[in-house]
Amino acid sequence: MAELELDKLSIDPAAQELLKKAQAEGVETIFDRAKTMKPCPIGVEGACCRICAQGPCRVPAPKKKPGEEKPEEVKLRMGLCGATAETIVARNFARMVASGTASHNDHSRGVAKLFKEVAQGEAPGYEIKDVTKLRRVAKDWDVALTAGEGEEAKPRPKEAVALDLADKILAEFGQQSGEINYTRRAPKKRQEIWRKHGVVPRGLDIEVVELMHRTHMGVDQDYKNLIKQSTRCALADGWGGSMISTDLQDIMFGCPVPIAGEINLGVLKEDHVNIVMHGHEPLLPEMLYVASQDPELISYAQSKGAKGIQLAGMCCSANEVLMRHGVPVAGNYLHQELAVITGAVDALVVDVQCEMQALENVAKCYHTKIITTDDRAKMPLAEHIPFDEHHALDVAKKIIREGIDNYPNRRAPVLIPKESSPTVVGFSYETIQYLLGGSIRGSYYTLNDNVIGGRIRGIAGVVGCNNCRTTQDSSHMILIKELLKNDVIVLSTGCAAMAAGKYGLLTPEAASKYCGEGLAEVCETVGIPPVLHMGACVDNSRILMAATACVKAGGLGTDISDLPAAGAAPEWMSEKAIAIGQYFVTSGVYTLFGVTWPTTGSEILTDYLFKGIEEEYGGKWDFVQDPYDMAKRMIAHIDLKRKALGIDKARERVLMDMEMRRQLEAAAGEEH
Ligand code: MSK
Repeated sequence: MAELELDKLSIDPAAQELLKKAQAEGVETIFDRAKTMKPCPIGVEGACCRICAQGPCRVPAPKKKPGEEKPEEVKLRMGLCGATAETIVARNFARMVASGTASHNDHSRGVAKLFKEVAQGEAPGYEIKDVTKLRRVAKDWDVALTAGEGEEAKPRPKEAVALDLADKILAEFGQQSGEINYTRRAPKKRQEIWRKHGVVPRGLDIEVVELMHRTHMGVDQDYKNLIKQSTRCALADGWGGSMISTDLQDIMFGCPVPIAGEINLGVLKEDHVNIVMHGHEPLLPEMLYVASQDPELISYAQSKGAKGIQLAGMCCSANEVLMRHGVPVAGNYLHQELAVITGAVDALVVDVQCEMQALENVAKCYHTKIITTDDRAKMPLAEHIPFDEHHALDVAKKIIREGIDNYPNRRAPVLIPKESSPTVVGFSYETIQYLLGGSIRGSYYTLNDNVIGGRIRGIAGVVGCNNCRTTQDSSHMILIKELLKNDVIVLSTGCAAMAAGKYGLLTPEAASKYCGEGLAEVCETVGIPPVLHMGACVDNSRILMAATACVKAGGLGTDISDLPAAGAAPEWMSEKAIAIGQYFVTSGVYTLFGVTWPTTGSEILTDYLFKGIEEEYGGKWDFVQDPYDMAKRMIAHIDLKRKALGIDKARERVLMDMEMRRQLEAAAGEEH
């Protein structure tokens, strides 16, 4: 095995410690493979076409010769069929959007189906927890909340409302024409922009299917037209499937409110049965949470010599149960193999998305049982215990029992790093409204007021994955700290939010340590962390709602693109991230990605995504690897928007006031 430079792989001491252990025990991880297997230089540009059997055709971008400012374009680059580099790269980009959207929307379909069964009383153990949210969401779907006329009108039972809501939502998956419902939630101006460009999604499935059709050999060969359908598809994710998942999960499992938690591998316990839930869907983890508290199972664990059962999360399944129950988190994406390497994980239970098949191989070297639970996501060497919503608690208990049975089989030396950080999470869109908007106004008015007054310079979304091609968590941390220092409040989801948690940024105390004076003052007054953990990847829809609420509260323009805001995924890696980025860009947000950019094979297409698209949607993509530069560009954009809104002067005043205050304090200090 190749020698690894640990500090280049991860800034997390827990990860470094376990990578050392893996090396000593001869266990190969993604970090080893990243060293020996370099990315395909043509694929990385999006310039490889393998959609028919005449290829793969490769159309790499011309390279600069030494001393040349720009490479000379020798001839029109095209595949055997004549598909240009623009078409090929756009198709590859579009397929990423289609796959990302399909992932979120298929998750959403599962949630909606469960929701219907809950409404029908056919999913024992699940319930409608948040009736207030049910009623609010039902209203958005034009579901009647009362029965009878006039004074006779009576509130309908929650189950009846939920059933009608479920039917309306499920119908939207197969809807063939018209407009999906939640685009109506966006600011009016945004809706008009989408209508003008013909990108309002008709249904949730149709946009994915049509996009896949259009990327088939010999169909859509106009790169802008491919990007147009990519937009329609991505909007069906952010303002469709993802938003539906968030809403229905909140209704069934509870809308998150601030709650304490712990993050990092140190949450595992040597003397407990450790069960890690990994993936994206909260349906089974909700029941695992219940089952883990079952006194019978706890005494069963004790009968095997353990002190109890420690449940922990990984990736976005973790975010879901952390936000709602404070279940500790073992780590983000690049921690999955490392959790097994501790030698202390008795069962690693996976559902869908972001699970590496390498888990099977790593698990062979330890005693960990990998248990797949979703019929859509199996692994050949793993044990499969299918989730069944009709007997969800039984399934959960069976899984926990398997973990307990495996506890006596631990064989490798156990090493659990000590690192784990306290966090405060659970900042749903509604909670932020309550905390920053106040219950009287019931809007984001106070947040806007702070932005207008300059205490908060702007709003940033920092989201997305880990990527083994860059140092784990490093870009997340540098970017977030730079933003906070400059009074930019950060909304976060996914692995980025977990990274923030690992290094102490999800606590109210972080405000005085990392923020500029203005932002620190706001966070301290309200008692919130400067990085607001808003949930899992599907909960990026909460950020869309928060942005919309800012527009609606007034004073910051009439559209999302007017806001002093920007978004970033500095360590992205999944196709879902591209779908998310595309719906943010076309919702009006300047969106920056790090690590690598998948359209460099076509300068024309890249130019369109980085510049031209802004004329149409008011948002645009950008790619920058250096997180300091990324922060600078985000802040410059925020300042540009402040200027356009005429609130740049307010900020200058605020800063001057602070400077004056500092000088006064210094002078006062000298006097004493
Ligand atoms: S889990 S999609 S690695 S954020 Fe949502 Fe993390 Fe990215 Fe998976």
